[in-house]
Amino acid sequence: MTDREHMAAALALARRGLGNTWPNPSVGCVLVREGQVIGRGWTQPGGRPHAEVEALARAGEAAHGATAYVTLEPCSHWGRTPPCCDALIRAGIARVVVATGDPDPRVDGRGLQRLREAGVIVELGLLGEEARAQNAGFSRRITRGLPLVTLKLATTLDGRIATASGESQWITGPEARREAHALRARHDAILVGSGTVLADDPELTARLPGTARVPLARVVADSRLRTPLASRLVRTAREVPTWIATRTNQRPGVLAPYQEAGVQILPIPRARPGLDLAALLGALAQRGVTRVLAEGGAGLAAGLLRGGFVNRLAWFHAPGIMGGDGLPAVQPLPLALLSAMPRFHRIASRPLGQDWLTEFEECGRC
Ligand code: AOF
Ligand code: ZN
Repeated sequence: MTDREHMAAALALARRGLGNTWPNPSVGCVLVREGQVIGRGWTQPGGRPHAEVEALARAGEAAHGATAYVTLEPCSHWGRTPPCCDALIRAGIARVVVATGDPDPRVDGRGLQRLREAGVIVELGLLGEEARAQNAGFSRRITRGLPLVTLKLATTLDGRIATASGESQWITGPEARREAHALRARHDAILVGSGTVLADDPELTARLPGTARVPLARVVADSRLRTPLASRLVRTAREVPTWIATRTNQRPGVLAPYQEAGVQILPIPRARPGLDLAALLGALAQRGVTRVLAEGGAGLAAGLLRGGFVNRLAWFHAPGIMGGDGLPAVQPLPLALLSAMPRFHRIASRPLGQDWLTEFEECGRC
């Protein structure tokens, strides 16, 4: 197998941890000696132990003289655990192939430097673009204090999310809905507007059978505190982290019943309409969130697009047409000129039963 194939395997390992390691990145590590894979590891739930330590533990003595393929620069700082660099050096790793650097100011090149100083051969950049896309949430949080935002919508072909009477369950079929749960599981937090809570009383969990996961934080943007105390979200706030972002200077008496139910309140300055979304996203990043899945409704979608906060789109299309009286997925932006339209480029597209999921990324240069 080639270096590239081993790094691709490390990226696949890291992908397993997406949504499960925040505030840390999800990293993958493959150890290879004389063509044999002798250890594999990925960042564990909650962000520790790190990937390299996991892989080294599996390889044991065999790590001596091996090559390590790591999706992110091995750390050089003393956190709650010793630096991965030191662990690699101590295990006698001869060569470290790294996909991309770690922007964390505690590391930021020092990991590579330390390995080189110890006589380890270090190569940087293999599948770097793929690794940067995978770590985009972590990097944005570190460098800009904002999480990566993916806007997920499920619409008819003509972009509608409900009939005029408000019927919306279900527009997409079971395969698409299952995928929507898998998508949630790869995120740290889900964000919805209070209108969605009022209309659907959603649970907003990732209902997937499987292994232990770090719970997904559920966030409601609710400037006027309309979320009912009897909603599923509030009633399950003790089991799943539930955060309500509401305007600052709410009367404390209004907040108390939510807090008593286990809801955490995020006070955010008002904007018209709604809340200051930059401040809201900043507050999420401050709490460690690196990847947010925004699921609507139409007001929140418009606000996020208007502010230029949408980094990725996950758009489920169902092969139905509702017509112009159906509720649109996105409220007026409004647009004066076509040139001001938020544009994206397609990165993946696949059928799910009768539906279709298309993933887009913001246009950096287009
Ligand atoms: C690695 N391998 O698997 C991960 C790394 O709080 P700590 O001590 O766990 O350190 C967190 C930082 O470590 C995080 O900000 C990032 O720089 C790095 N994450 N590094 O070598 C890993 N998850
Ligand atoms: Zn580390």
